[in-house]
Amino acid sequence: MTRVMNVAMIGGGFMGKAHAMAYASMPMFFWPAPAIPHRKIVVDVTDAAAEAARERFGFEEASSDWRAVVERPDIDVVDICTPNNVHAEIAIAAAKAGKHIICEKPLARTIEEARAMAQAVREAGVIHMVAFNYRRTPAVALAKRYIEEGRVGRILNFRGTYLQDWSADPDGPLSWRFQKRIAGSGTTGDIATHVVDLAHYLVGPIAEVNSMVHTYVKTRPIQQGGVDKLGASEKSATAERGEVDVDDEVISMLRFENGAVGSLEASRNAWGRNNFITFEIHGTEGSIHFNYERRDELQVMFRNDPADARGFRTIYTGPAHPYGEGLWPIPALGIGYSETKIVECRDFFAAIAQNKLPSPNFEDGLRTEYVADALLRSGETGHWERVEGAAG
Ligand code: SOE
Repeated sequence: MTRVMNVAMIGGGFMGKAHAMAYASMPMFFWPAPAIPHRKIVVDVTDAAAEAARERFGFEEASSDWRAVVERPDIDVVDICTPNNVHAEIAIAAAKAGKHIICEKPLARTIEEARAMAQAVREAGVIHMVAFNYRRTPAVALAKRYIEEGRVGRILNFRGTYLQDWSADPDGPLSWRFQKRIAGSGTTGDIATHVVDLAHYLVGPIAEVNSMVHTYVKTRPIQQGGVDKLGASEKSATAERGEVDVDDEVISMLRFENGAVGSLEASRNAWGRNNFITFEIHGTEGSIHFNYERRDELQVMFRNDPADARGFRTIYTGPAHPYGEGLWPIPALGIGYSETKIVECRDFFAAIAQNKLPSPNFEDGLRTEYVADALLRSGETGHWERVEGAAG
């Protein structure tokens, strides 16, 4: 019999929706499943919000007291889907209570918090994961497979972007994502870290960065109501405005420990770009290009392709590719955000079943925080900055 594991999900917003869907559907895709995640209890800031999330996301119970919930002996997994300011506190309490933990990205607001979280899970011996889901897009995992098989040769260059436009409107509200005390940083922590995670996954550790960091919109209308609706929030040109103390854009050159070079660009103010996560990798034997807005596809060109067929060609991911055994039976039927979360959920529960740390875990999340910190430092000094702990 497949083991049933009780999940306590803290946070019933956008990420709660994505995780709840993954809990419900993971065993439908990946069977036999490593475990059946049981939606035991959902926590939100008020009893009413928690009850609404319970009803909507199919949990058995609701609560507004995460401290009591993480202590409960019947909880196996704590899932942190809150804004960044409470990640550390919840994760450390959950680790002390011996729970396995999946935490939304970025791991924390600061490297100090991330270090404390990594130490807590290490000492507790629990399984932990950071939800950088995009590396679980089949086309991205296929890129990784090609790299590991040596099909692109030695990597020379990585060019990564994450561009969105939901914060380009200066009258979009001052949600928690624009407040350092809650978010830690702006675009850097929120989305540049996704690119860093992909770079670490595909190329290896980043050693040094040289960046420019900009805040284009310095004040925003104070948010009415507690819910962050990203670009869909109501705009107001007349409401009282508050200060934005985080970054809107980061652009950086990168040096990797293995000698590869590269660049990263991330912005939430790029009109016309929605979830424009891209990378292009040039190696001594070929090139790979990925664009999340066309996520069923991987563009490849290998040096030994026939001379009369030179140029990028498109692979459509399907059963022959990573995660193909569980996803859809025909290439290009369509991979979505949910599928990345379902795969993430499968890999997390498989790690628990095998008692083997998955990746990215909190140590990987901490390394990403070191890069984020270096990006922000370099934005201030205008110089190359080393990533803490980097070799080479
Ligand atoms: C907003 O930029 C956001 O919701 C990020 O926080 C997520 O990590 C990303 O996947 C989608 O956009």
